[in-house]
Amino acid sequence: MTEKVRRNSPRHWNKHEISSLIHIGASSKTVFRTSKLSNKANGVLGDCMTRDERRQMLESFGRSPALLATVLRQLPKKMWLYKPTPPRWSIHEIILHLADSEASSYVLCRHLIAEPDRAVAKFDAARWASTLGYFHQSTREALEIIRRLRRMTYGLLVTLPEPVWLHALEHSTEGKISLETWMDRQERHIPHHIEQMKQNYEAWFRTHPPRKPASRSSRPGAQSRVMSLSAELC
Ligand code: NI
Repeated sequence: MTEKVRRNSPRHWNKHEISSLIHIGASSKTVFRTSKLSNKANGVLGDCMTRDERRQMLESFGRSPALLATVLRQLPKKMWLYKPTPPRWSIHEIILHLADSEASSYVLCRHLIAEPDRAVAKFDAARWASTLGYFHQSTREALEIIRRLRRMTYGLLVTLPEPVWLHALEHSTEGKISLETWMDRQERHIPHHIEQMKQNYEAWFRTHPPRKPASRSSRPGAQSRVMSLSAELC
């Protein structure tokens, strides 16, 4: 989601739900999944998923950083700062956003478990992105934050007793959010931004087609060497 769109959107997560719905039926079942909770009129729930459904969602939640790493290995680093249009985030900015979101989410999850009776503040993704100097921050460190915090949260969630999944708290912009609702949204967050990264790559590739070789070579191995160099750039 672009900064411009985010500024016009008072409900960041709901925009993600909309985006997720737009992409139903695309190629990746893992990346494009509708919310099991999206048919609910309000966000206060906790008994909508079966234990199996919740377990599957939790496993997918835990796998997302590995999925992100796999995709990033296929996207050349030289285009990570590329923006298809000025308001849209680059891959570099998306990674920093994911780290900030993960840190915010890490705290929110713990609030839901330990202090569900206490209101929590809004995480304004657009304002964080525009004021925290993402350009100067390390994507390597950000990816490590995402990986470690997600693993910690996953480890916490798999041990939760059943009644805790009914916890809900008051969010400053979302209203009441249950732990189950929170996980449903978080599970789709990284896949949503992976799709955004792929779109950036496709736009970059259209405007930066690979250079044609000076002459055709019939030497054996020439093609595979090009492939190898391409892989090194990823
Ligand atoms: Ni986001």
